[in-house]
Amino acid sequence: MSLLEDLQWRGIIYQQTDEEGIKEVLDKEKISLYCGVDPTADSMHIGHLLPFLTLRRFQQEGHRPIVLVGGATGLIGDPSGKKEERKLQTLDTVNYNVSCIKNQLEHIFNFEGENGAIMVNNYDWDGTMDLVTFLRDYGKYIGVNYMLAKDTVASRLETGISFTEFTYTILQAIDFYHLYQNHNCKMQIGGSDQWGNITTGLELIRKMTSDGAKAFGLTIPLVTKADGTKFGKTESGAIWLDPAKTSPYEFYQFWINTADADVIKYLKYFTFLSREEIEALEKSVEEEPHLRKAQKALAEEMTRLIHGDDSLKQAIKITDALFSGEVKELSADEIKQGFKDVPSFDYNNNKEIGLVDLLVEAKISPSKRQAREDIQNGAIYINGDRNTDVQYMISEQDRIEGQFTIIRRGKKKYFLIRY
Ligand code: 629
Repeated sequence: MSLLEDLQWRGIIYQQTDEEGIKEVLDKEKISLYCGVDPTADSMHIGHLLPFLTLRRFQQEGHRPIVLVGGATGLIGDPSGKKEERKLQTLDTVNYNVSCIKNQLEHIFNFEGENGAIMVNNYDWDGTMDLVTFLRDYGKYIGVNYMLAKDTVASRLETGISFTEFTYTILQAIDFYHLYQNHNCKMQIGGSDQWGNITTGLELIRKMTSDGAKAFGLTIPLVTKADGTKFGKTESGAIWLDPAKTSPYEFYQFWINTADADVIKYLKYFTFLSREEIEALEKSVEEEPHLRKAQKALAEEMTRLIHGDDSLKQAIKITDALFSGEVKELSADEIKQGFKDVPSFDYNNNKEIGLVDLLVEAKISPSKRQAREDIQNGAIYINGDRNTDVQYMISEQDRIEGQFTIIRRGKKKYFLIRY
């Protein structure tokens, strides 16, 4: 199966500027192609992943990925898909975000070898260009009528759009032209919201080169969920790639909670599993959905890809411990990840405390009477072990790494005591 056939099978292709032309060029040569991201935050989230993972599929087939971080465009703000004008970020924030995002991208691509990835920052050319050059050398080629017709701009004419954001598409076009000239970059890929910016780039390349320039654009569908809610968001917000914002355990949990109706699509989009492997998992979803083999495979592949093998093992360990109740073997770090959303109580005291008193103070049981009853009924577990002693004193030895005691009431209700 050719790369394009594979992408087609995975459902990764949304629009192509010249389907025949793209097929022809990919059949006969290895190309350089790029995808960009703006440093709007200090981390990417899973909504950014698909275009970059697609770039990686190209790299696996011998093409060279160029990864662009928008140190300049991030200072302007892409109006694509945005209903409102953005707030400008400071130079310091953007610079900091650039370094964070570069670091993340460095982990997704291989920068070595014949078709090693290249990382660029458009601040290096856009950021140093003087106004007269911008207007004379580039602005002259892009008609205002052409720009007004773009979805991004047209949809904002009612609510308003600043000249700053209006101009954004020209900057991205200059990037494409710059990479075309300096790196022989023949294609830009991006999410479907980037179609307008990508085609402006092609327009600029066509007008500025006389050599019958052939460059292409390809967009990737918006990731959707069968139930109509937004992909990549949970109650606690976005799913970030930065483990300090979304722990590898939460990341793993996000994927493992994928609905049956979505899981095969996501395996195709996001993982590098083969067609045979994915088709086997598809069968499993149909015939034995309760085993959740496809979800497990998705969660494993994604967590390994973004956080590495050790973090994956940890995420599985935490998941298993929470499921079985065997939480004793968890490290303090694992407890932090696994019990982030669990009610907690800070016990800032070095003294021992009676279990009954603790249950009441930490609001685990509503009254002393209820607390005693809970203990006698065998509903209370300390660090995974049932404790039926109403006289029990919680002491140093009940603290995991001196930091936590995990209390469980009943089958599933966890509480965390922090010291
Ligand atoms: C200069 C800047 C370029 C090429 C691209 C860019 C960034 C682009 C953009 N992209 C989105 C972002 O940064 O704004 N103008 O958040 C985001 N992208 C990934 C996908 C996207 C897109 O990074 O393309 O569609 C989300 O899936 O919104 O020369």
